[in-house]
Amino acid sequence: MRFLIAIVLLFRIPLAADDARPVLDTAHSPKAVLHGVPVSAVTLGEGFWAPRRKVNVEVSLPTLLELFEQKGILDNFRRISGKKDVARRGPLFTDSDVYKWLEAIAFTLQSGPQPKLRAAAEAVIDDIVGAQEASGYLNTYYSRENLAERHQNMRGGHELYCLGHMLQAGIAWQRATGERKLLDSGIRMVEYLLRNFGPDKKPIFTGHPEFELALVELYRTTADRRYLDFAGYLLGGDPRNHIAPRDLTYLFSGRPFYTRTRLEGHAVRAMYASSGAADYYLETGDERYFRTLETLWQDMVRRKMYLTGGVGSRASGEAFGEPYELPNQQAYTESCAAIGNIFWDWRMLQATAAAPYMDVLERALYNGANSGLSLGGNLYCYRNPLELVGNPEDKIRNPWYDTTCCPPNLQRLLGSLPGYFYSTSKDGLYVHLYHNSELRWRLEDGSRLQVAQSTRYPWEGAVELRVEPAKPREFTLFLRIPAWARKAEISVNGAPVSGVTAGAYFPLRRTWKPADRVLLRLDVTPRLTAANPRVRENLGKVAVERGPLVYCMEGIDQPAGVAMFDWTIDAAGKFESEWRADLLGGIMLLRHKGTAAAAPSATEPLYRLFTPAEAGKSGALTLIPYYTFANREPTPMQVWIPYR
Ligand code: FUB
Ligand code: ZN
Repeated sequence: MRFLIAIVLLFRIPLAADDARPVLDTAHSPKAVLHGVPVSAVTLGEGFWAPRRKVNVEVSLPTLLELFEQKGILDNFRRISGKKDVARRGPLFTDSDVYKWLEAIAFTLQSGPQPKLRAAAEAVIDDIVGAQEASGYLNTYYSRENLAERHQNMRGGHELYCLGHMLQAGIAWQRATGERKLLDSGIRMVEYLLRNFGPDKKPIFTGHPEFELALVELYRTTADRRYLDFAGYLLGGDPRNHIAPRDLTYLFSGRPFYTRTRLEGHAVRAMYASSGAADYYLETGDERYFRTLETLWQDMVRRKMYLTGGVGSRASGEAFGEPYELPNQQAYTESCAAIGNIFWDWRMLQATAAAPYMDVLERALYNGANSGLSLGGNLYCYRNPLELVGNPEDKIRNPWYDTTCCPPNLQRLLGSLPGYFYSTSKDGLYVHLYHNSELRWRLEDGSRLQVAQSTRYPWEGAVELRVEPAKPREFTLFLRIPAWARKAEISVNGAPVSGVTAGAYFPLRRTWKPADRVLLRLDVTPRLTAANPRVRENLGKVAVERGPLVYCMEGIDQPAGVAMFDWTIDAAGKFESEWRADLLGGIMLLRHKGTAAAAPSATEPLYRLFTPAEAGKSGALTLIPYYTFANREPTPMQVWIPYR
């Protein structure tokens, strides 16, 4: 009997609620090569992500709830249900922020019970559902005094955007707890829309894409084909909508998605639209979508993405710029856009199992999205620039924004993170990310499998994987070898494997037996990265990377007496890694002997006859991982550094 219990515990498959369903449930998607693993199947141990996820649960989620209360965001629901007699507060899309926060808690619950958070979330769900009209309509802005605006402002109205977030939260909540209250409420609003809008009814479009991807996941959840068809209708664009071409470009909606040839306009909208289109392709196999998605993705990674995985260079319109328009100080790079990049990459990966998608996902995850949350968990970046002057008034991290879309987006990403580590395919198991962790799941033939990872990744490049099938089984273990790895080695039970190349999944096919061990060694020696010369701002500069992490210099760490922007890197010099448990939550910092350009005197003219620059004095420079920038006092920062 004891033996039986031990076996059950050892190969526990999460059965409670519906939490056997992954973040993106492609189990039955005809075009999905890969199938996700639920958040609950992966337990992350100590290491890089542990403090980030801990702070999310202990600080970020509770403090955002307090702020929602202070700012009247929850009262917006209570006033509609008659529970409170107060004025509506905040921009017209505040409902969506509450939904994202709920989705974050739902993911968090899939990693273990959080009774206080769960109780708080249940009370919020009651408030939300209490605000729903008998017709199914639910949006706190387009009610009462703003009733006349309902369905009138498709461009900027965010009605469908809010509903998209509501559906995602409802789905995640149902998967985490088995409770359908929020999901059913969202479905009632969808049904209201289907009764009133569509190809044979009144025309509609999303304005801010988001509803599309939620509708596809709703289809995956309910198997109701109408939801998928409605997503197709929205992505296809209803010609009756009469939208100005400029709006079509900027909003990334309203015209057939598959006619697009480049990324343009509002970055978050473009990322969400592309994610929705990828979802639609996964279900329908409509190749027009896939061709477009590939074109757009290449446009992003070849011409429009920052080294951090952030996208959207222009503050004006929160938009993409021209190709290679990637300013550092002015970079807009909204946290939500980096997160949208991750969502899109993940969908492309499910469709192709191609490693470049995961390389970009990892880049955005560790850098451009990760930077969005402060180490203390209570401050957020809306913008994630690659250079800062360091003026105290440039408050780059704040507890709250009137448009507070980024904080709960970061929270839901961190909550769902275990769900991005593995996928299954008909051939075996894909390992996408590395971290101390345990997977308890199954292969697609139904046989149970555990994988334990031991590693100090990303600080160190060695990862040991203990593969524990319930019984010996032949399958392929696909190990991701990141494109950045200049050297990578694999051994299985001590025997080296040949032919390992970076930027691909390395297939290890064999009959795996309990306690088989795989050792992966990735070279994380610091490296210098150059930008395409068409990125004018980075001419004469390099960035420093180590493993998946982009590094930066902060003025506060550099020798006194020289302005940070006067330091140059010695391109042939060394970067020594030094583990500092006491700094910035524990980081590997980099030490480098740089050279200061001769500092100009106060009377130096703005322009003068060119003479080659004279070298100034040398000094010990320090670099820190980009995601930790601006976590101390205000200080200048740069990712791209001039070199000699
Ligand atoms: O419009 C809703 C959200 O606010 C967008 O996704 C962000 O870019 C910000 O504008
Ligand atoms: Zn945002």
